[in-house]
Amino acid sequence: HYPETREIWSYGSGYGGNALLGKKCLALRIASNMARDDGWMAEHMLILGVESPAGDKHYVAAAFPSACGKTNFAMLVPPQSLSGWKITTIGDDIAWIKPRKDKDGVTRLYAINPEAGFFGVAPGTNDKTNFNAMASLAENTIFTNVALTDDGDVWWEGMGPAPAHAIDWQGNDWTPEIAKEKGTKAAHPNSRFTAPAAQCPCIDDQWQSTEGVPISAFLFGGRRASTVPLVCQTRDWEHGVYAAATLGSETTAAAFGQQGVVRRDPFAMLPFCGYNMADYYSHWLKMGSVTDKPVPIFMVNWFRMNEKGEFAWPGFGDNARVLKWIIERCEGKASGVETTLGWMPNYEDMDWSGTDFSKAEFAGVTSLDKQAWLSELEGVKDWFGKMGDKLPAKLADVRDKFEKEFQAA
Ligand code: TSX
Ligand code: MN
Repeated sequence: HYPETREIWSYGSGYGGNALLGKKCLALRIASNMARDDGWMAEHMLILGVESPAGDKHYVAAAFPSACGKTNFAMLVPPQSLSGWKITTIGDDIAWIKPRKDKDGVTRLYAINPEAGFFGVAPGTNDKTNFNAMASLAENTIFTNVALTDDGDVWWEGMGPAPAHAIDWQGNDWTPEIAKEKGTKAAHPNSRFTAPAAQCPCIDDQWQSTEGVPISAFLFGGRRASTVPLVCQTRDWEHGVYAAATLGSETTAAAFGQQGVVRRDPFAMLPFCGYNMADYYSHWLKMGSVTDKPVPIFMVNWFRMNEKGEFAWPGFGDNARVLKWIIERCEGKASGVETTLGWMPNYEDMDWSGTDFSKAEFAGVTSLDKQAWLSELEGVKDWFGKMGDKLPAKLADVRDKFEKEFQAA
């Protein structure tokens, strides 16, 4: 990448991110440079629409590191019991966000999806985890490194019942027996589908709008077995930027070495920011004041675990319950409880219709552990220490303030 001349050279890479140059290379690395120079934001974010039963529409932009189910979240199907709440998709990966003053004199952040389709991870995608993605890839789709079935169709782990025979992603014969014996996968764990967004059943009617859609809230989330609660509204823009700058996700795959270790991936942009990360934090801090009121920033975590090592939150469609609370917070309607971390819902503040998720289970996904947070803050100290002297002092101040408050709690 040559940010100064906005050039990209790519040679011989089979890795999607370095082969499809319009995606990470242009729309994130080069665009983030243009955005810094010209006062906008190029973000590794999905954009989704939430429509309430009253017909009020809000859009949220959300950043998650890899393996957190970003594409699934971008097109989630709310539970039937949340009657009247609809989710639509603007994009599942990249957002270009610009401030614009409306006719009413209010400056808002407007977002577009610069992409035409989805380049999604295939394994794990099925009608239950992502019905809308499965419908999107039913035709006019390019598959990369998935398995080929004997009837000329495709298959991957986690799609449904395994075929008796297939050609695996490397071109070898594959059967469930071979898989069991040798541990070979039919599809590469990072195999992809490339599908037109227009084929997504829940695509938003504004998805190709050049004006963009107004963003009501930013969400940041990672895969955390403990410590980080299901949802929390950060105290203010600076705290939100701090939360995003310290965003972390726990490793799952053996390929990434040790399991359950927090890897920091600030704003889910570590591999995609085209300039110094600490300068990027400063840019975000500045963007808080381009709107009259900063856009509220929320932290989320679908991956808390219980003592038995099971996922403590049902996730998937039930995440719409969290979205509902977030939207109602933005509208000033939902109450919550002010904690050291920010505003969190009480059990009563969320809609539990159609589920037996109990108050005790809710406590399990929202509890704040003082010792865990003090050790988290030690981890952040190390992380910030690596960023050098460009780290905005404001972010170090937020960290130090939290340490004092947790110590006093
Ligand atoms: O995408 C996921 N989301 C977001 C969905 C809108 N996944 C898959 C992550 C891998 C890419 C999730 N996995 C989510 C989630 O919210 N939550 C979990 C963890 C989980 C896994 C299985 C169950 C519950 C939670 N339950 C059963 O299997 C029955
Ligand atoms: Mn991505």
